[in-house]
Amino acid sequence: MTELVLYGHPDSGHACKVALALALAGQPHRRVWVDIWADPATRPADFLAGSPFAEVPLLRIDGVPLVQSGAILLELAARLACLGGETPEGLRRGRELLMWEANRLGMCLPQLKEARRTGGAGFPPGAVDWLRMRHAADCARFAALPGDGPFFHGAAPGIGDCAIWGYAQWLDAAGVAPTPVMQTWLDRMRALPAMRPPAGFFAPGA
Ligand SMILES: N[C@@H](CCC(=O)N[C@@H](CS)C(=O)NCC(=O)O)C(=O)O
Repeated sequence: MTELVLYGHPDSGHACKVALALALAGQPHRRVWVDIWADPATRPADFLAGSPFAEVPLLRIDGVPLVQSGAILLELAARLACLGGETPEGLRRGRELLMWEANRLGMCLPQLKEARRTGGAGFPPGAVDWLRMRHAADCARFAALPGDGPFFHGAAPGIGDCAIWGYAQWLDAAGVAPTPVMQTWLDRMRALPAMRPPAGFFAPGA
């Protein structure tokens, strides 16, 4: 029996991507809350031993540590033959979506969210405008991404949907508005029975 332990925090869209994937796959696992706002040195020793940058998400599969949310999603899809990993085409689609997300949405939205949280502190002049400009280009591209199905992977959500959900769930917090295409997809994602708010995935004390 494979033992899965996911370390994360509700403020981490990267951790939410993996938590959502495990929930959608119906894969039994344990979740451990790690305080990402605390001094990294104070985080649990077993977490630090597996996460070289002291970052969440960390997934341990039978004790073996896996880091980087996109790499974890690909590993889950391939190993469990789920969420696109059932076919070579689904896996290819997942890889393409993950690369796009990491380079585009996942580069801008976490920073825009952080800029809102800090009131712009720590961001050089012009940085937020530049991020917003990049995000506007991403919104246009987002409309070209869906295929024929209601999800990026077709009839059912896959790892690409999980990756894009990670930070697209927080457009408000990032100070940007959803396009109509985004809103339709976000509504579908929110309606999934496995979906949880971030604090539903990671609660202190877990
Ligand atoms: N590229 C990584 C990013 C992970 C990351 O940035 N994690 C943040 C939370 S979203 C973190 O753990 N920050 C705590 C810290 O750096 O001390 C991934 O995709 O997993």
